[in-house]
Amino acid sequence: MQDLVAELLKGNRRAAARLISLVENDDPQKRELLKGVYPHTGNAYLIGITGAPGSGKSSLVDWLLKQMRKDGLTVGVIAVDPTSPFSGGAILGDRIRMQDHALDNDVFIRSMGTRGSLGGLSRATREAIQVLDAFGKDIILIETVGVGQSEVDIVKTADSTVVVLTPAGGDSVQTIKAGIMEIADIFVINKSDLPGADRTETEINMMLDMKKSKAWRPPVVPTVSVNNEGIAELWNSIQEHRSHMEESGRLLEIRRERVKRELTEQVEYLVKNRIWERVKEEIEFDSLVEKIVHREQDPYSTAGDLLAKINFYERETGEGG
Ligand SMILES: Nc1nc2c(ncn2[C@@H]2O[C@H](COP(=O)(O)OP(=O)(O)OP(=O)(O)O)[C@@H](O)[C@H]2O)c(=O)[nH]1
Ligand SMILES: [Mg+2]
Repeated sequence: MQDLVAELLKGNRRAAARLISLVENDDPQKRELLKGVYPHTGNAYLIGITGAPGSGKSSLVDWLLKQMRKDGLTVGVIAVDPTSPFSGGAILGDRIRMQDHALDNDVFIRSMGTRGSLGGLSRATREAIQVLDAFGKDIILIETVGVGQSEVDIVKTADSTVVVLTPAGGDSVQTIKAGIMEIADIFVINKSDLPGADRTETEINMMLDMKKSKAWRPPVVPTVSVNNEGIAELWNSIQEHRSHMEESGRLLEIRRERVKRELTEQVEYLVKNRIWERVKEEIEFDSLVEKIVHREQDPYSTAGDLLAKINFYERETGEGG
């Protein structure tokens, strides 16, 4: 198993794919492997691309990949599809579109769905990012469908976040979810060949100008991703944002926040696992459930009693146990 990490560091694609499957399936050996991976991470720059289903994220990623490769950068792509039960390979549309890159050794593309990613897609995504980081990719692109909280969480792991919008047609952009507005470092208005693109661009700019001035004012970039229009401008904006993050010290700050979240999560994970192991060993959980169902006990005091019984409270107060 440790060979797997050595192989990864040597640039073995199969090892990378295998490791990502292990983290996706929350394999028991995963922690040991990630320990070996971690010292080799921290070099990749993470770019999140999020937007409504069908807004053109994959087409944008495809063109961005070409730009990045032209600049000699190696790239990992993780397409997160929370609605798809499939994983371990690209979803059909992406597979066709990204075929160009399939033979390029410096590009690694992987889709992740909900199936298998026990314990959360955002955790699995974060761990997959670490694998690709140690694998030596300069840039990691994370494509997520911006529909819910889990996607916002995934975006929190990115160094630069691109939010993809499309022309609102008759609608006003006021309907954009507040959360999405907050996470954007760069706005893209894709499908700018469609009616209403100019108006959408103006409205977004007005919304941004109403905000209190921040150190970074998100640019609004119109694109037509099917025709490679605006992609060079987008890549420029991303690089400018990266420079801003690096020079202002903000990059270090958000990476520190990320480590804080990860460490907290790991502690909670260990505590939770340890508790449930002992509960399973020492407590007749199902019979407690029955008692609560029949109103002989309540869940509030039962939970406390249960933890006391496995000596969790004593441990917590430092009285041994
Ligand atoms: N007119 C027009 N259509 C576009 C443009 N970009 C993408 N499309 C079309 O929009 C559809 C969705 O494109 P994708 O790139 O798959 O979008 P996506 O956001 O990755 O989609 P999901 O991953 O399914 O959420 C495809 O049929 C594209 O051909 C554009 O700039 N203009
Ligand atoms: Mg897509």
